[in-house]
Amino acid sequence: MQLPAALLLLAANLASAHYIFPNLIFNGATSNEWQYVKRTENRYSNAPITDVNTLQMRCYKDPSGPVASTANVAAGSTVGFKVSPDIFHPGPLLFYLAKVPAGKTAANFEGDGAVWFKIWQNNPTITSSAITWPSGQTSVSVTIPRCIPDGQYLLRVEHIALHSASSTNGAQLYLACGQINVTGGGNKPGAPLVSFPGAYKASDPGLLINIYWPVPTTYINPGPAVFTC
Ligand SMILES: *[C@@H]1O[C@H](CO)[C@@H](O)[C@H](O)[C@H]1NC(C)=O
Ligand SMILES: [Cu+2]
Repeated sequence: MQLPAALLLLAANLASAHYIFPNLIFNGATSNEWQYVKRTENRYSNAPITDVNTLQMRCYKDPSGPVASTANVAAGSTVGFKVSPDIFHPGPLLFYLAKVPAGKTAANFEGDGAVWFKIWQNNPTITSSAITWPSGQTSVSVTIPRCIPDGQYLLRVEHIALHSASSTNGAQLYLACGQINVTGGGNKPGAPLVSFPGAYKASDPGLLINIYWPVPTTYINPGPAVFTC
């Protein structure tokens, strides 16, 4: 079957309007694709998750993906993800950590249970004419809290695209999990802990929202409060 050129172009544009997080950036260097990040199901399509009640909300892991390595990083250091191609849509960026339970490794832990705590999120700029978030980033990063206990963690990056979020399940979630081994940390465990799925509801005001009209006067990120040391 031959697809009309216009349709092929449209398909290419749709995929390029989406994005993935295949490379972990740590110790100042960008690693290979899926070397330290659990390979995600959308690695070719770049497609988002739209149902926040699915198990994909943990790490969007491709069950047939390779086993990723675990990166040694210091507490207090900056760890990031390369965005492929870039953050195209409007919406917030959030980072979560999950401490790997005893008996598991970052490589074989899927992020199940109430293990996730939020370590960072950004807030929009709101004027009378528009609500906007930073966009176009080709990499994103976060500081690993200094106070968390040493050990293996999953670092979950999440970008929530809100351009179609005025109807239920219209928000698009793009996410991935890096595998890290934190050293030089402290003794304050992350909190509060939430589960994925579970932490978000389709009706959350940060997920079901018309960002265009009327222009929102506030924005509430979904999920728990940000953990602080
Ligand atoms: C994590 O770091 C500690 C301290 O450097 C080290 O002993 C341990 O082997 C590391 N674990 C992994 C999985 O790299
Ligand atoms: Cu898109």
